[in-house]
Amino acid sequence: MQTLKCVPLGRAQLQQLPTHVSAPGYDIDEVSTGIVHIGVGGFHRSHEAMYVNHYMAKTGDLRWGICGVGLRENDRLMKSALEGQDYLYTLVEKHANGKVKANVIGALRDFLIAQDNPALVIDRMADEKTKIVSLTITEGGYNIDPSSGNFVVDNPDIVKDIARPKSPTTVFGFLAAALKKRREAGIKPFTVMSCDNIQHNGDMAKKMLLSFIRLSDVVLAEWVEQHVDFPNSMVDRITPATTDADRDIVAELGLTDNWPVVCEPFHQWIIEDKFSNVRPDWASVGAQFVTDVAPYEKLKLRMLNAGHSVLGLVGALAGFDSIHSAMDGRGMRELLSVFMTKEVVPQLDAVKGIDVLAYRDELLSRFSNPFIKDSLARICSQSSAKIPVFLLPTVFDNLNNEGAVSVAALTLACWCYYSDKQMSQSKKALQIDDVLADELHQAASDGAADPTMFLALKTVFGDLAAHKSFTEEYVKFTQDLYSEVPVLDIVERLLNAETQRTLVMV
Ligand code: CS2
Repeated sequence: MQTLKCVPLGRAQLQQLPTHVSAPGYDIDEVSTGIVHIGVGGFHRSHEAMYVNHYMAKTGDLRWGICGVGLRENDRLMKSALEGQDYLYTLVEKHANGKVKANVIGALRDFLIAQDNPALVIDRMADEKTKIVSLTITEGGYNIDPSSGNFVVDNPDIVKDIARPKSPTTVFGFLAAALKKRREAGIKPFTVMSCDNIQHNGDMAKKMLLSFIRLSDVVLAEWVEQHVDFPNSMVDRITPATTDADRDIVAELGLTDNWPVVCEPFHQWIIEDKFSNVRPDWASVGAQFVTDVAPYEKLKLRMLNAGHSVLGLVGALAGFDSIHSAMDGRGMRELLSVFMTKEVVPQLDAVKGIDVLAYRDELLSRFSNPFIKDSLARICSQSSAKIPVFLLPTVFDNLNNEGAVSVAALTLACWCYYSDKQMSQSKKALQIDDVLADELHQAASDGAADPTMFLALKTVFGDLAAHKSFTEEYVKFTQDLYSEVPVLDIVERLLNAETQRTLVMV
């Protein structure tokens, strides 16, 4: 639906943007690079880069431009879409009433593909002007062995990076090489700031990086341990994958943008105030600096992210495509509410200033925004890295405290069916987009005869299969699914049982 009046996004157009599109609010040519960011996807562009943009606009402190770094071959797509438009892009907030707010973000000032010139990436990170290296490398990017929680030393990419430290390929190789350069040149280290959805994301980044460096350089490891900070953080903003329909929304506003970002209006960033070098005062644009992020992280991962997985896996089997349509499914909103109220909330720690039930209700309404169109395919992708972080900690806490696990058991039963059949119950194809796709499929097919075989995948589920109070419910749900009882009927039964239980307790 491209209109004739469309102007192409780029620095030349910033003075004459269409009426409903806001400009960055500062001169992008005056910006210098203070942040190197690894993993420029939609989320980084809707979250950290937005905070950086608004901070520079508000304060005029222009030292915080971002140099994006792509480690994967796939990142070329983003680079080539953005380089012709001076790395500018449109951030489109979609409100629940159908209104959109569009803002051109100028924070991203460069984009390097690591494999084209690893030395340049190392130099950029080692440059004194770089104060922060931030990461969105996904839950699966930390190279953790889930059964031990330790760094996987025999990962072939890691072995390669240890052997060839000057031309690394992994995030750990690049961080180590750049920190080594800074140490040798007597330059203060940057802060390593993880923005991934992992509990204790900063501590995790630190533990993994130190394990990597210790394999070859104990002196550097000691220096990093003493001088580099890795703040923990809770990051939040629902950012679906950009579609052509989103490009059309921007075109209707009068702008041609190769790769805009769409997101919900809500955003939250809670950061542990522990930086080894100077940092922007993001509090001036809505972020919160605190001394302990753990309760906020736990709240968000277990309520929002696990809530997404429940909707994603149960909803996919019921044939829904998106989060908001899954929310509208028979009993689904109640299912999610029961999950949060009965399974998650009892295991949370008190969070200062947050009413968890109000937080739950806000999530229910964020998930219901029909304009976000967040696909269940995105939510279900890489579940093998997400479920152990988002859902299983709640399950194990409940198993230790005789808490409820029914919704979690149904979710994992749905995941087993999904991984085995790769179809919804109405025979709509479902793809397993996961690094463990083959293992999941194999374990789940074995599960057709014995559903606990799926849970025996220890790298994902740990010793969950040994917990009878979990497997009993899980096996029952799985058998119902394999007998083709419609999943929404199973949901209804679960909710009825839940109502009975509540009545008995009253
Ligand atoms: C989602 C997250 O990946 C997922 O499964 O739950 O991407 C979620 O949308 C963000 O963490 C929201 O902040």
